[in-house]
Amino acid sequence: MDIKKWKPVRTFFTFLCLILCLLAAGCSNVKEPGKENGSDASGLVIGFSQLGSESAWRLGNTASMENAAAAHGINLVVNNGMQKQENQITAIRSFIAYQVDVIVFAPIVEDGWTNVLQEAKDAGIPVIMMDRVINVRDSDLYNAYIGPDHYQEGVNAAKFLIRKSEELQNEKIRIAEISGTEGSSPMISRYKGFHDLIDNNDRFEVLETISGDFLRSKGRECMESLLRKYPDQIDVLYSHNDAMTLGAIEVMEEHGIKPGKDIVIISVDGEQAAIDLLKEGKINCVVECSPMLGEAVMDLAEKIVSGQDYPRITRPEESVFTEYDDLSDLPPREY
Ligand code: GYE
Repeated sequence: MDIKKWKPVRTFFTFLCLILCLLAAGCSNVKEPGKENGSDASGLVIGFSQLGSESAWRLGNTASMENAAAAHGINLVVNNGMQKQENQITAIRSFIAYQVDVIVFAPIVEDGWTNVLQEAKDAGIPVIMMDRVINVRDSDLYNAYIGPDHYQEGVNAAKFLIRKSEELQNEKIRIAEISGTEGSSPMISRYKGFHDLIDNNDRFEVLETISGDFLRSKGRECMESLLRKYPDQIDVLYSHNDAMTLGAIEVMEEHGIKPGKDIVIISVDGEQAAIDLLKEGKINCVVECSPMLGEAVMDLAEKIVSGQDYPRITRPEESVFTEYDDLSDLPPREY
């Protein structure tokens, strides 16, 4: 058979097998290419291992991937890891078995990826790491990374606190920190970026750092526990994501505490609900972390597959929204 004719046939069968197999394995959102936006199918098959659906940020990120894939005519096979690394590893192995063109994954934690990435490399399948980063000695185990600078987000949170502290009268400023998933890169880097700026200043005291796993329900539990342990002592809450912040604010209000006034609140992500609370004065600062990475991922995948040069690291543009800014012109958020 003519090789040019064979390629689309092979792509079709690969995609068909992948759909059947991944549907059996619990994958969802298998989209037929070229059916949306009237786009032409590029025939590219991308296996996407998403880590879960724990926050509005994550849902926005999945939607951004799906929309961009549809616009590019790319077959995107999404597997939801449901917050478990072993599910992500299983999904990546099935993507390798079915020889997708590119694997994209958002690693839930930093460690434990070396073997499965070596398998992808041995199979000659390019890997794009998205959102979070991993900790492997051999950085050749992935081709490129697209995602925000989580260390800088921690620095941005601390910079706001330093500015805000100038108008606070307290001799000591006591901080409660609700952190993200243990062992995840945004948790580690948002912690480090923040602490690198404030730990050498005696005026700041972090009472406790407690993990809320990036979940609203756990943000509630953490705030309950913090208020029990440190009644009337918390001046500032630094929360590693908006979902946990929203849970913590509910608890404060149930205790008659005025969020944003009695306790200064610094959050990360920038989802619509948090921006609304910032405008209401219940949050003082929201450090933006953009989940809208889909378009950049699809561009990169096409470049890698067609043998063009591509950047090793791509960062989205991000900003910081604070109570000092005029937010009246801020367009509605997409997440
Ligand atoms: O901040 C949080 C999500 O990895 C940067 O994960 C992402 C984080 C984001 O659950 O809301």
